Amino acid sequence: MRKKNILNAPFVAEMKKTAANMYRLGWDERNGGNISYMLDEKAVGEYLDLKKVLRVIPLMGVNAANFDIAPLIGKIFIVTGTGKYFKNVEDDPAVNLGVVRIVKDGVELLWGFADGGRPTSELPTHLMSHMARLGVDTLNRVVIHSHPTHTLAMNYVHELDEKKFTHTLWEMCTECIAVFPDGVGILPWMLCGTDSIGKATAEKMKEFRLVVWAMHGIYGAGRTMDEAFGLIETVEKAAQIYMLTAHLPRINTIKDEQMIELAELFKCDYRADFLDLKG
Ligand code: 2HA
Ligand code: ZN
Repeated sequence: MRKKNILNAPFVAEMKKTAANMYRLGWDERNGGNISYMLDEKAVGEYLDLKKVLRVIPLMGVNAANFDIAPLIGKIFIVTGTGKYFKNVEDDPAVNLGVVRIVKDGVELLWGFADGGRPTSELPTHLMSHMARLGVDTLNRVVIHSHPTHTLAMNYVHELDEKKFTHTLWEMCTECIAVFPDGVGILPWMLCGTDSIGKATAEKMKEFRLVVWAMHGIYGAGRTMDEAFGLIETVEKAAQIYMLTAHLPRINTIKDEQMIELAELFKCDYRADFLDLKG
């Protein structure tokens, strides 16, 4: 059967739109940030001959063979490329994106990276995060890494304690507790692009859909692009309000009882242990 044009595929459109939004929001300067999106093999098969492998690419990252990829073998992802700019994804998806299938020691390129490019250097972290999230939620599909401005700024002036950091974010917008009731995990500053940060991120991902990399950025995971993007967007909004107000006298705040009321109304399974800062 004749294949459809992949440039018209909904999953390519989602990648283009998300990268463009993130760039315009100022979260992904230069080559900052990366996205991976696990695709349905049948959907990809409408656009690509799945038997046609363009190149085999070893996993990027330091000591990248040092983790067990077995649960993802055969899975297909669309990913952003290493050194590629989010700014350019929309105009040239075939160079800046790739569709890859996971094999034992790397990935098979099925489409994209047309200039000889490779997947993001954070691919090991993304894959380990996918495995961790799939262990919690079999419907998880998307992992996004980004450098949102106010979230990063907040890293420099707020204690990097998961309970205190989450609580502050929950205080900044009424609906924060309903959007990320599971809170925000935090890793200390670590060298990026390595298996160590990948393993540490994945450990956090068993508990949180959001993981802050101190003084670097944030990871968000979800069932859809909207969910992963919306989580990061909501943290960033809350962090912006924090940064606009942290140096001013605080006259009003959202109280724990009010957060509980909202979480109960929306029937959210929230981290009750992240409330009550005095306790
Ligand atoms: O790929 O954001 O953490 C660029 C990055 C690395
Ligand atoms: Zn980064």
